[in-house]
Amino acid sequence: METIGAIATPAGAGGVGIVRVSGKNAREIFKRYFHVDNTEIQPRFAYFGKVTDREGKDLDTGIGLFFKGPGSYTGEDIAEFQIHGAPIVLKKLLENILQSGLARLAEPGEFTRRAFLNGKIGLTETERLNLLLQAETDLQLRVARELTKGKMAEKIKGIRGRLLALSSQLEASIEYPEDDETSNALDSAQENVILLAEEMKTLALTYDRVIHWAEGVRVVIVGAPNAGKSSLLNAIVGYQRAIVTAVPGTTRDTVEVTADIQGLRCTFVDTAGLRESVDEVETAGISRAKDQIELADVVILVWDLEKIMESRKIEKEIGNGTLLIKVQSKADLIDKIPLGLLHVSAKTGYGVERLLNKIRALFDDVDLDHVFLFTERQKKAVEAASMELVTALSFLKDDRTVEMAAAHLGLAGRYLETVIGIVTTDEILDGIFSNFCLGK
Ligand SMILES: Nc1nc2c(ncn2[C@@H]2O[C@H](COP(=O)(O)OP(=O)(O)OP(=O)(O)O)[C@@H](O)[C@H]2O)c(=O)[nH]1
Ligand SMILES: [Mg+2]
Repeated sequence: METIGAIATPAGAGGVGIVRVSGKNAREIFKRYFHVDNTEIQPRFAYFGKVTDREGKDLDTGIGLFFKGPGSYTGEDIAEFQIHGAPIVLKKLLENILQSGLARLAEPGEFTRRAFLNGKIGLTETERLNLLLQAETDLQLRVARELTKGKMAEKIKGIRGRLLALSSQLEASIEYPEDDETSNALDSAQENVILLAEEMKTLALTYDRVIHWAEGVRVVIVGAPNAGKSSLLNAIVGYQRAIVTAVPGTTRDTVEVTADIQGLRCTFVDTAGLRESVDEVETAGISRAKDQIELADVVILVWDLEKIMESRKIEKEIGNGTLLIKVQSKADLIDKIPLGLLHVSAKTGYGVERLLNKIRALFDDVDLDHVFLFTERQKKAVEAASMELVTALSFLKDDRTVEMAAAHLGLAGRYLETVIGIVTTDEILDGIFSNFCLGK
């Protein structure tokens, strides 16, 4: 496999930045670009030395580390340069290494992909790692830390074992149709398949319980023009993020801000006021606002007492499946506020805390002991497995098609194997690792 290299620390300036390479040329790269007075370089020792370009001209000073495969993160030889975190220094070192032809630029997640391919890390562990790298709130961190711990693999292996046993019983009944034992197995097969299918459905649902905690929620603010949407967004995030004016139709493009609401990662989206408009730019904004309603987990409808008809019309456009919170804004100006609306004032801050509590309360605390799946990929594979069982069941209803039923049980087993990485395809791996950051 080719040697790969990347900057492993985030873009931007930092105290320290890391360039790392992995593959058979790592030792050669280490020798060429890192210079230390010391004698022979030993793996896993930290050396202080000089980093140079290809011509031997000084680039920086820093710490160099060499790891000998397989005792490394990727399982291959790794060279790591911890130098000053100025983007230009890191970029220059990486460019020099790549131009030497000794390595190519790594794809996102490629270091971890190699770790997986070399048996250093399990597939679900790589997915957990990705969740961890993207965590922004305490709760996301807890979800990433506590999920898996092997319990998911155990659960899947258990179900797969039962599937395989069932499938071999069916095969035996085809081969020895006269045998009492095998014909009994055939009788109970339907019942067992139904039980397994139900168990898988429940398993798939556990993902829905954790998704909001793992990935965060999208809260879209909609309403008639001038209702106070942008002011509300600003009050929620605590600074003047969106432009506010007394002119209806101020907001055109959507404005997004992410905030940590008691551990729940919320992306708040301010949108253009909804109305019929002849203005081309405003109409484009309104169309975006409507798209955002489709994407929302929660919609905050900012009610406008002066535009009740319009507000009612907007309410009707929000699908039943979306969680809706109706808010009467500008509460500081209004004496009597209708029932069923939450009162807030962006101006005084009144009611904002209550609104945030309400959003947070829409999402139950997650009981991590009863969650097994934590990515959509895993859920889809389990659902596909359970669909195979449904097909198997229909074939079991006729004695002549038992063989087909056994084949579909086998397919269901295959899908389960993809969840925990016993079976993988390039497509599965591409899907997982393309979400990773560069240099991981
Ligand atoms: N008194 C008072 N005025 C408010 C409040 N919220 C918004 N306003 C005023 O209402 C007007 C419209 O506010 P925006 O936040 O721009 O309303 P919007 O819904 O984003 O409007 P568009 O972007 O045009 O759709 C501005 O003049 C705000 O100062 C509030 O809580 N109290
Ligand atoms: Mg606005």
